[in-house]
Amino acid sequence: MIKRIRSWWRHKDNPNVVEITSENIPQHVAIIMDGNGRWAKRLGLPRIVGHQSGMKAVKRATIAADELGIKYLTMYAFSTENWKRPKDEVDFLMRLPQEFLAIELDELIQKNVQIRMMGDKEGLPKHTLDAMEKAIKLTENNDGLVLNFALNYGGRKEITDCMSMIGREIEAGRLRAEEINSQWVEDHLQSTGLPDPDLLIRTSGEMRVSNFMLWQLAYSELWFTDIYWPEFNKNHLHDAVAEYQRRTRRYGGLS
Ligand code: V07
Repeated sequence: MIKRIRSWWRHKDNPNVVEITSENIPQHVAIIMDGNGRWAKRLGLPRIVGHQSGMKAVKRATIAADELGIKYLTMYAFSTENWKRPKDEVDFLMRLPQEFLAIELDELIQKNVQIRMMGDKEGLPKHTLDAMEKAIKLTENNDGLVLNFALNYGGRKEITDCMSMIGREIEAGRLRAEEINSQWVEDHLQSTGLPDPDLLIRTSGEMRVSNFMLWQLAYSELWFTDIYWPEFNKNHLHDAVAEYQRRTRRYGGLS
């Protein structure tokens, strides 16, 4: 039985109604939330205002994803490269997790959302980590949408750490080279327990993966939009999912 979800309220830029079937909803959607600083600059505002507005878009995307029946939503909030930004901006960004959680955690709990994190905990300020760990703990038994934040995350670092674990296991005599396969690698990545993303969304016109989930994106559909992240709303997610449903996924094979 195909149930059609019609996205009937459309943004002025894109008045077309899109149809989405509930049969082929991507299970895992990952998002590179780009363009917060550029959005602010265009309006003559400081970059941090862009980050603040970007945080509101995180909420909108989470609700919209949950309504569509998406099971896993991964948001790239802070990369291992973002430490190169001015200290004031980094300090501001590191306050956003607790600010977001102070505003949204109650509602997320009500909606049965499970919060997770991917990335290196070492290096994060204690106040950031404490807020996140509290939210992770409070929601660990929820079985609704998994909202996974990539914070202080880098794809090459994740793979390198995995290789280093392999080396240590072998040195300790607990692992033999023949036992290393893609399953072993998956079990030792930071995304362990999550399926690979079916769909990657990147906003703001850049068409790059930028060190995000390098292993996990091997077969994902990629969807790019010129809009800046703070402008992202439900209709953009519907457009991305509708496009995803139009593509045939072949995993390198035929049919
Ligand atoms: C951040 C807002 C979204 C655009 C991208 C950069 C700025 C939400 C979080 C967050 C993280 C963990 C958590 C709850 C919320 C966040 C950072 C930046 C560092 F448990 N938005 N957001 N974290 N931005």
